[in-house]
Amino acid sequence: MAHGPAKGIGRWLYTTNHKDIGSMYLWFSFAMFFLGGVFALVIRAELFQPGLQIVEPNFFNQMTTMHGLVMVFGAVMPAFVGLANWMIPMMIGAPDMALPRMNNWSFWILPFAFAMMASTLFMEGGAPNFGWTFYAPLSTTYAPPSVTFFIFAVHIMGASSIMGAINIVATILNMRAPGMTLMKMPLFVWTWLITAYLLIAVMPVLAGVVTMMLMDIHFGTSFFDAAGGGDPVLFQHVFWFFGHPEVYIMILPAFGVVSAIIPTFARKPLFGYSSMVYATASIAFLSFIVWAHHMFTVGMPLFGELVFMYATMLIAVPTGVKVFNWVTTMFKGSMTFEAPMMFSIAFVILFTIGGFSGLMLSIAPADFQYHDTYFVVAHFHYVLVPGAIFSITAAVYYWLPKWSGKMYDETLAKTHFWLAFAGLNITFFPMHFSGLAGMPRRIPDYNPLWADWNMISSVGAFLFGAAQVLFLYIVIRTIVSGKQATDRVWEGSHGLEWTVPSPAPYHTFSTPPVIKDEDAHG
Ligand code: HEM
Ligand SMILES: [Cu+2]
Repeated sequence: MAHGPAKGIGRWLYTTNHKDIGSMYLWFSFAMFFLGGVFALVIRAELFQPGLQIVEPNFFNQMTTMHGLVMVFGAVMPAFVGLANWMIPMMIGAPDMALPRMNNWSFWILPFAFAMMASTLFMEGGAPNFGWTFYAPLSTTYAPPSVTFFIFAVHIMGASSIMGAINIVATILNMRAPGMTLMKMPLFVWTWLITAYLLIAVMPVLAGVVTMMLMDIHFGTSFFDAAGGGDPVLFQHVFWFFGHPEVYIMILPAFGVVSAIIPTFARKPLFGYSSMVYATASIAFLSFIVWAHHMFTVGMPLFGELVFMYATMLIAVPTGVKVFNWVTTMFKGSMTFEAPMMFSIAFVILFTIGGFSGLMLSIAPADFQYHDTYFVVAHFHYVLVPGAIFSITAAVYYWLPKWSGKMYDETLAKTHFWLAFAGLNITFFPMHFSGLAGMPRRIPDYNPLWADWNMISSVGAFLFGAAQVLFLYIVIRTIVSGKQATDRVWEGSHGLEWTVPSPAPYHTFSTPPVIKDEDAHG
């Protein structure tokens, strides 16, 4: 009954296998991570010194825009979708995703979207240069002609995300093995179920806002143009109603990843499983009612400022529950510090720093000082780099032996960790200071007052970039010449994925396993 993969390129083009599709998502994301990283290094090279040395201001703006778009939609989101494809069926005892043909389509439209978006760099007028938040009228009245291609690309990415999310919901709700009740699912599956609902809810909002832009540019409407009766502030409301939940789309699956890794290397069950589920759901709910904290300085009524300020601060409560539970899981555990655990512990510590600067920003009157400065850049990089990127890295080290059947080199992986850890902090911690000293974000040149902190940030960024080249080398080396991995790779690991051989066979669970109580929670 079970048959192997097709041969040649056809295997990858026509595949409906969740493992193949998961691998393609992960490799695509890795490629985009490097592309977005190159853009970031162009930015940091220009900002190494005050004055203009390397790029024109307009090109600099294209770099900040493309960096953000590629990292969010090309690196972080596809990486989590890749992890979902690989792990969710294996964690719930399903043979594959529920909608395998759609799965193929969700992946394959992505390279086209990003090829189109990258090609705008070579178009007349250049690539989008209005920031990843593409505020109108910068992105409409004053935009380069390539904005139409950008809009098309965003539509395709959105379609991909919605299809992926529907597939994940359908899989989790319909294909669990007998005995796997919702409250026995591993937390990674739970966080992805909730994330999928966020995606289904907000991707149409993103599609809507870019469609309104398209109408304003080409069809004579004026949604965002005051001269025709529209309002640019409307753009910001619609954008952030998508945009804030979007930042949680990039962090909830990360919560799931570290909730799998920390118990393994602490050799204790996750503390407070059900409170983790409820905290995740509360964060997801709250993420819908705080969007205007990105707009404190836009001129909202005082009552609005207060509502959004208090609602935003509430998110710290369920987030605190999660951090408490991770720390308590480690407390008195028999911990060991393999690479996945190192990245996960760094996640907990550094993500908490990002959460605190978020709380500072949520104080509306204080935000008037921080808004649009490097303090905001420091905040969101502390949540996104140790949050999303470190958790993805941890997940790769944790599951690579299961995927490839080979063990990675622990010494090299630890070297990667320390380089990345140092690089990230050297890059982003000084941004708190340049931001508090008033340095605005998205500027190609700056007052020499901020020169020292910028020089340090740029050095850190190149260090971080070098660390990721090492990561690529480690992954390739593992696949090519790693030692054979055992089935239950980690002594403390639980859950169905560790009951199948390493590498995981092309088809798993053609007969569903029966879940006993002691297998609960992964
Ligand atoms: C306790 C949790 C958090 C709070 C209270 C918080 C609060 C805030 C506030 C008030 C701003 C607006 C600052 C300004 O523009 O002046 C902001 C910006 C931002 N936050 Fe957070 N945040 C939290 C967690 C997160 C997480 C988990 C992520 C992503 C994984 C994230 C990503 C971002 C991004 C990307 C921006 C900047 C958007 C832009 O203007 O380009 N935040 N945050
Ligand atoms: Cu927000």
